[in-house]
Amino acid sequence: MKSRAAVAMASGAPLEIADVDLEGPREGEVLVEIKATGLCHTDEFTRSGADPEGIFPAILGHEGAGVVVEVGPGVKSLKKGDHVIPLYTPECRECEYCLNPKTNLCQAVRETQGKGLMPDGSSRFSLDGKPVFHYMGTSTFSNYTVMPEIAAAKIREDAPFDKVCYIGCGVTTGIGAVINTAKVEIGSRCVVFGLGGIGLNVIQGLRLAGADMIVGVDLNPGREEMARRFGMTHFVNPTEVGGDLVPYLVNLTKGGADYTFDATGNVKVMRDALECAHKGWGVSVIIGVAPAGAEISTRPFQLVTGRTWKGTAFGGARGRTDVPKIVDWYMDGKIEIDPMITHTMPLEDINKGFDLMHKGESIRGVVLY
Ligand code: NAD
Ligand code: AHE
Ligand code: ZN
Repeated sequence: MKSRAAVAMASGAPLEIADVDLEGPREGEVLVEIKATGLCHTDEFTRSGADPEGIFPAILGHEGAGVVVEVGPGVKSLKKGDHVIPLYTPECRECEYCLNPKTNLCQAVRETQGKGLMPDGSSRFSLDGKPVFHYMGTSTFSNYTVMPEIAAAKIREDAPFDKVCYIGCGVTTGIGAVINTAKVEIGSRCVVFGLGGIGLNVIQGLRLAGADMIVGVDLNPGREEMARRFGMTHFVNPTEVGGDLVPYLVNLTKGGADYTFDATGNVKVMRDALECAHKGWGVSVIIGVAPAGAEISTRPFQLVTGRTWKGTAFGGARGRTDVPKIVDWYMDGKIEIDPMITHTMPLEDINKGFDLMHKGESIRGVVLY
């Protein structure tokens, strides 16, 4: 079949709209009609050429929601008509990782997924007879896409696609970083670096967890209003701090934060996030994805004196189990999504969506098919 898609033809190039060829689902796979997809900074990271795993031509996109239109042989847990959210972190419930409660990093299809291929080692997409790579096993910048059955979370049918697509990455990553990875306790003092599509969800996760102090740090003053709306108690613009940021934040949090989060992808910020965590017990969680070649550093003394450096992928969530619950939280009004979706657009305008991200004007842009 043909599918309208935005194709990343080469590293750094704008996405090109094309009618690609898509083969039907093979053993253990499902064909999904994507109804909406968010634009996450990670898509831009890969498009730009900063991703060491980036391969081209590829169909990016990993924050979608849609409907199963066909299932391949052997598929048991999904059927035609099911509403789903694609999962870049699948959940096979059988691998060594799925069986270990300490991680959500199912490895069942990770090797082929990282090579832009389906688990049998081939791509379902092509253009002018040449293969086009999948991305993160999801490729939601195509109106129709194929993914492994274990990489689709079945969700309730009354959930609006144009909002819950964001649960496919940003919402789950931010809230999950607080609840699953940091396990923040009531009364905690916390600092969140980067108040974009992920950081704002960390903020709402901290409010849910009952944090007392929620400090937001961003270079963009335009982020303050939205972050306060989601629970931020103090805003810090590093350009307005006269002097070093770390001692300023340590002082503000009365000795250091119990939990800090990086949602910028900047390794200098990651260091600041670690170093403003409280001596003896502070935990700093890296969410941001850093460019190829970037490395983190700090004095080992920072860890010797009791700080912990952690990281999180997809907020530590087990997608097929946790994503339907997060959809329920949204439908029950426990979490908010709508105000963070600041822009919607047709697929044809997807590059404008990334321009808005670069200019700091959008929180989440969502493509509606
Ligand atoms: P975004 O562009 O919406 O937000 C980034 C925010 O960081 C912006 O508000 C920007 O002004 C701010 N910022 C940039 N540099 C800063 C600095 N030096 N100091 C303070 N603030 C700064 O991006 P996003 O979609 O929220 O993604 C954030 C990061 O999280 C990206 O690196 C993305 O790739 C990563 N990410 C990781 C996961 C995961 O599972 N670990 C999931 C989703 C996104
Ligand atoms: N390919 C990159 C790393 C990209 C990365 O860290 N991806 C996150 C999800 S970001 C979603 O917006 C992730 O889940 N990582 C775990 C994994 O197995 O990919 C690189 O640096 O090589
Ligand atoms: Zn993402």
